[in-house]
Amino acid sequence: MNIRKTIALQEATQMNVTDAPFVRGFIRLTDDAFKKGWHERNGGNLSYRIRPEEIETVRSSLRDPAEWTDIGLRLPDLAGEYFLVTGSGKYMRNVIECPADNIAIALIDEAGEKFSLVWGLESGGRPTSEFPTHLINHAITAKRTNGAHHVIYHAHPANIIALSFVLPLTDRAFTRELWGMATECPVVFPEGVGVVPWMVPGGSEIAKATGKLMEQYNVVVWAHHGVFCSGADFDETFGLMDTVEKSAEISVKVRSMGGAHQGIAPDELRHLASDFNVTLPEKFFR
Ligand code: 2HA
Ligand code: ZN
Repeated sequence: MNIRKTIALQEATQMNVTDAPFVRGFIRLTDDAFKKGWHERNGGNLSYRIRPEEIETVRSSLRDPAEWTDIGLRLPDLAGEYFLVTGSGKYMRNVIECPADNIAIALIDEAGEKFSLVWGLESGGRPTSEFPTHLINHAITAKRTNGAHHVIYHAHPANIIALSFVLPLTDRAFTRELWGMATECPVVFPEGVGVVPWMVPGGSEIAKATGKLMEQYNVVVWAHHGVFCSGADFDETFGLMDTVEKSAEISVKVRSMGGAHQGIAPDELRHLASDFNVTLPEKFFR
């Protein structure tokens, strides 16, 4: 193909960032999630690991990386990757109104230690304060799923937070409670859920604690704060958060009615797992 034709083809495939399907999917999640009541004020944040072929479709809208900011972690597996991420202090509900002011595309440097904004946050700002946790979770879940996972999502759903005031803050207690409150749960998150005790949010310490649990789980509860979820796409990740919160809501209702009088027995959970071809770790039954 001659050079003129190549350039014409590149130009033809370029689109506005906000028209790109991955950006539209991102925006849809932020809007749905706000309407769920999970994002008071600037609560919660979202990030997406952009595929090389997706970033090419918006290449002509990106600025050259100018300033570089320390991540506070060394994540060489993410070198050269692009992420779409919500802005620090930005409100989830405003993303749909003005994406370019509320979200950004960040490029990770070749050492995996710094990032630079190449699109968005046009009125100024930086990525979410939880960017270190998002990035470490991306690095870990991408490795664990052979690159399948692209979405990390943090929300503040009230019922799961409420449970963190009454359940023991252990992976086992939360996993068994959530599995036991809705039959779909063991099928949707058979690996269980992890729990991080209360910690100061927004830095590399809570990022490392969360990352360690993401080596096993797609769901990590932050006690008295919220939840982190990982998934392959926006539907799966939002659906996972929704399933966890729905189960937590049932638990809160059951406890508010005086507590359960019956439930799903361990052997029934094992039977479900075998019929649905999932493995439930025995550590949660001991
Ligand atoms: O973005 O949710 O954890 C605000 C938060 C911090
Ligand atoms: Zn939060």
